[in-house]
Amino acid sequence: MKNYLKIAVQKSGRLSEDSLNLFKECGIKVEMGKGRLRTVSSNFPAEFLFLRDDDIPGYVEDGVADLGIVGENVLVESAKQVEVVKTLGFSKCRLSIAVPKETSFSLPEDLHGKRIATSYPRILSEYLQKNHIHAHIHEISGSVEIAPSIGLADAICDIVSSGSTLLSNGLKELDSIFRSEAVMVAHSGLAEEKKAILERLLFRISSVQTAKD
Ligand code: PRT
Ligand code: ZN
Repeated sequence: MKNYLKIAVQKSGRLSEDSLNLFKECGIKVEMGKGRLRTVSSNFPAEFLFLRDDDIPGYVEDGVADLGIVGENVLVESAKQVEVVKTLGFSKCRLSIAVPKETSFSLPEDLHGKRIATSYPRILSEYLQKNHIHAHIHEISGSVEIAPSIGLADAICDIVSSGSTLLSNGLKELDSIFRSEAVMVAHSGLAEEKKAILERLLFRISSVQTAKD
């Protein structure tokens, strides 16, 4: 099997189920063996690689994978050079700045001179620059929501979907700075044969999306 697409999908997490469902709805078989990190489809020229979502933009940029499914938040933060070939409409969320409920901050300008904890320093710093806010970005990799209550930061910038995690950590949203959904990305220098397979795949995805509208 020479000409086939290597497609990177999240191994387990909030993107996994909808990503696999998408291929299923397109009539593409993805047999996942227990603990297996790659599998070849039996009815479409594709091999699936199961990875951490954070690694997907880099693998697609390098061409280790031809295609990948990832959240726009992770994609933009990664700053990797890949082509977005389809927006997929699932895993919708937003990146928001939040502050402790009892603080008097209510405007973005109130963040001047404050410390903001986040796992998204790039997207946050772009927002701060655009709004002429001088604040300190404190990069942490997880459990961002507890940062204010342990005295690590005055505010946070993190992913929100229902808002219940903010609420249960005594935080309120100050501003929503980025909207995200799952997207399909492609390596920018795909060979013609691979492009042709990608076209077939995109056609099937469009048909599935139209049927749902
Ligand atoms: O292990 P791996 O690195 O692959 O996965 P991960 O743990 O980094 O990511 P994962 O599976 O949690 O999320 C994958 C992608 O799903 C994210 O990059 C977003 O694009 C998207 N997504 C959609 C979300 C959420 N909704 C979401 N709610 N990602 C994270 N959350 C978090 C949020 O940060 C909060 O802490 O879920 C918590 C609950 O959110 P609320 O507001 O509903 O309470
Ligand atoms: Zn991740």
